[in-house]
Amino acid sequence: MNRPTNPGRRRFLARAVLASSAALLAGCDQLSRSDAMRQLFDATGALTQRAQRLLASRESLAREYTPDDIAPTFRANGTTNPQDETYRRLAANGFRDWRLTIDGLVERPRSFSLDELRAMPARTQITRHDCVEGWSCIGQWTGVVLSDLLAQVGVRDEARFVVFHCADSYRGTDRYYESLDMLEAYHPQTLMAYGLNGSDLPIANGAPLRLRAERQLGYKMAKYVMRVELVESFAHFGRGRGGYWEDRGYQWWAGI
Ligand SMILES: Nc1nc2c(c(=O)[nH]1)N[C@H]1C(S)=C(S)[C@@H](COP(=O)(O)O)O[C@H]1N2
Ligand SMILES: [Mo]
Repeated sequence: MNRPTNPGRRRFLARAVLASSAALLAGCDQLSRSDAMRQLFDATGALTQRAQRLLASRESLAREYTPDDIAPTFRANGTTNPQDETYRRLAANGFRDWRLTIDGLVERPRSFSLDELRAMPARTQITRHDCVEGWSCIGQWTGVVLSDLLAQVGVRDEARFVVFHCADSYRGTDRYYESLDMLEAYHPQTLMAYGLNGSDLPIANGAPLRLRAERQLGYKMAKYVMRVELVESFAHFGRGRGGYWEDRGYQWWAGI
């Protein structure tokens, strides 16, 4: 595919690709879904390797569904009603005292109340959740794009992973946690979700805030998130494999 292109056309292509990725980051569903860009590239017949790579990463957005596809009740799995003392206290008060802490390798560590998160630009997406146990469920998620939150605290160059610390100890054993690399963390569909199907996130599904990493299997999507920590390595968390289920043999990379 490496045909010689004249500089004018190359500049045009570069601008077109930048425009499409900017629209994508802004959460523009229409454009991210349309085939207009691809047709444009086909027509010019000058798809450079660079443009191809950008298109490939655009296409690795998880599929989004229509409201008709939403399951009447979103199935819950794993912890569905945390009994942990701190969580019970926060839940009893409607999460008014709950705060999300973001710290670790960031310039400006801080915490956010639920109202502060709700006041930020929101993204809503209808996606399919796939659990390794062999079931899937389609739901509509609303939340803050994780990359927007990370921009507020300023990620330091040494950060390589984001660790999500949860409020629950699954089956009364170790505290649930998970981790993503920076590419998944900055993905435009990676959300810290506080809404499901147009309502507040139910406790069964991770209230008040849970991770949605739509290109990953269900166990990556930490529920009851209390703290987001930027780290260089996750070797010193749990048993060192990057997540509650990873510590029990599941793959850390759970891409689908
Ligand atoms: N904190 C926490 N997060 C969790 C779990 C859990 O037990 N605790 N279970 C995981 C698994 S295996 C799945 S499939 C999904 C289930 O999400 P749901 O209850 O909304 O269906 O949450 C994931 N995140
Ligand atoms: Mo799961």
